Amino acid sequence: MRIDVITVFPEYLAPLELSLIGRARERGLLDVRAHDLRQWTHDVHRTVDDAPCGGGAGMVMRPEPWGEALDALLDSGEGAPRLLVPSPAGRVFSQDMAAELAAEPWLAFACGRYEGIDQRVIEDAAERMPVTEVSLGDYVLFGGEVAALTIVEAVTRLIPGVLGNRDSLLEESHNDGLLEAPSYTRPANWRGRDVPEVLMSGHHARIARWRRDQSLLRTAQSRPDLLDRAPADAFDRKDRAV
Ligand code: 6GU
Repeated sequence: MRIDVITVFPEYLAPLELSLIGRARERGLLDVRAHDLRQWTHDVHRTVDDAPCGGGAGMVMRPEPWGEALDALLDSGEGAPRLLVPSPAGRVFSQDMAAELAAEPWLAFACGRYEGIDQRVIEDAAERMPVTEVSLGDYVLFGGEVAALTIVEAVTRLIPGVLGNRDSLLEESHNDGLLEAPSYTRPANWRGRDVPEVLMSGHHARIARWRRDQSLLRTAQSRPDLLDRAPADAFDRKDRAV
């Protein structure tokens, strides 16, 4: 998968060199390119923002550098990327969206700062490529870079070959709409606390039932909204006894 990130702070993307994302890049599973938006400015001050039309606080990103940046992107490869525009006004990112994006051959992020990007950039881009405005949740960040990092990480781990053990994807939180059961490792007793006995029993059916119950309890406690949204057939008779 190819991923381009356009930003005024390409240094913000430095963590993409590290750990499993760095490994995926080395192995050729991922091709990440960060671009400094200011290379598409033409004035001595390399201006990317201006006051909002209609007044108000903060600054808005001017359309011209963005237009040129997206033109350059289209000229740099086959076809068009799917463009993601991080914004607190976007569609809320989820594991389902991560799975949808993991199937794309080419993603691009337009990371805005300040009060965002002139909306005409998004309208113009949408005539040439699929565009999705995407939010991490109901809070406000300084800019889209951290959102791009988050989305790249969530998507990369779903690319076939990036994770060794595919089962860990199936068993994790949010895969079946529930939170995952808590995990334990050795020692069996630590600071007077035992690992739950069932996990040491070697009884696979009992362990699976215990994990399912913990999943349901945890979800009810931390994220009751997830249970409300689950389809009725997501639960069987044994679940209902929890
Ligand atoms: Cl994607 N961008 C910004 N600036 N703030 C956010 C966000 C994105 N998601 C939540 N808050």
